[in-house]
Amino acid sequence: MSLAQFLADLDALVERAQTTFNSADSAEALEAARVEFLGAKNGQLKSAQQGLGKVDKADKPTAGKRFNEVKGLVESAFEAAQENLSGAGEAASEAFDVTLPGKPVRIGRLHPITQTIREMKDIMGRLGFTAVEGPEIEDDWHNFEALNIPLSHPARDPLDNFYLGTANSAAAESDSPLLLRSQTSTVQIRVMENTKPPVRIISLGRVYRPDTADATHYPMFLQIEGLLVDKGVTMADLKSVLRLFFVSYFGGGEDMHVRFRPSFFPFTEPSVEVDMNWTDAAGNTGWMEMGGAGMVDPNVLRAVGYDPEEVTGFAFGLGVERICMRQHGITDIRDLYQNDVRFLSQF
Ligand code: FA5
Repeated sequence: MSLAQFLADLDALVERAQTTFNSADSAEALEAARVEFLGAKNGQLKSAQQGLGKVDKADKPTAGKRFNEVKGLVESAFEAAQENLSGAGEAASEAFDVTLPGKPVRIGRLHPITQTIREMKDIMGRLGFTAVEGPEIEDDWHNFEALNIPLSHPARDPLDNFYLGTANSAAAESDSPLLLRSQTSTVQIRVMENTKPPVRIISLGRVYRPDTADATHYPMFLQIEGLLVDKGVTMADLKSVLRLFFVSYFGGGEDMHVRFRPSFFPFTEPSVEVDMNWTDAAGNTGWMEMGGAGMVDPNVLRAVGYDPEEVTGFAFGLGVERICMRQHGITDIRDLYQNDVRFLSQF
């Protein structure tokens, strides 16, 4: 084949390729055009390359150079057509109907328990109580001993606590086992050990008990602990603070009733159980225990190095879930822990 013929064929090929690529109006048409010109097996470019072998040896360098140029031109014509086509696609998808209603955005919200915790901290903060935290894994001293709960006390029963096993069974049976704290009263001890009176704190956190889950019990729940130690603190202060807390939290309407019922805790003397009126799932009304409270036992004050002749104090521990439940009319504590968005989105 003469050089002139070869070069003329190449020029014609470029023109055909450009026209074909430019007129492809869909991805499928463009792909067909690509196979026709750039296809590795039977593409027109491939055939032209084979024609190169028939050109005179002396003309091969010129013919080869031009072939490479043409190959580049065809490839860029394809790429340009491809870009045009996808640009047109974008433009088409951008042209949407602005008058259509938008997709609703689901806005998250705080879990009702989190809302309760924040509200409690807020109310008690205004009453001058500082929020502090304590560890959820506790030792025998803070969970029992310093709280005046002696070794023989049934509250230490393994059936009532989550003791932590250790690899060393001798350590597990030792006098100082570790456990998931069963009450936030542990924080009273931790604070008093490190602070001189006056003390005015609350502590909110998780506690653990092997209780069977029912409508008002859960094996993991939250307590809010309050502690005030100062000169001349009396039971009247305890009752006033708790009443003020309940009135602030629940709004103190006529339907709100609080009852202080004599009780016993090893770490308070005298002790009370704090009840509120309650309506259960069946619509029955009655009393529900919200927490325990009392005057800090002199033995506890002595255990942390305070002088019970000089200072007195009150403490309380309330169930956070029950307060949240009463506020919202929730009748089953398990609803709070099932993470069902249909339930949670109501609060
Ligand atoms: C205590 O835990 C005492 N530490 C409270 C206290 C603090 C007394 C300071 C005196 C001074 P009690 O075991 O009664 O007390 O628990 C307190 C509250 O926690 C209960 O009234 C209840 O509201 C809540 N509660 C107890 N067990 C569960 C449970 N399994 N699930 C949900 N809430 C619970």
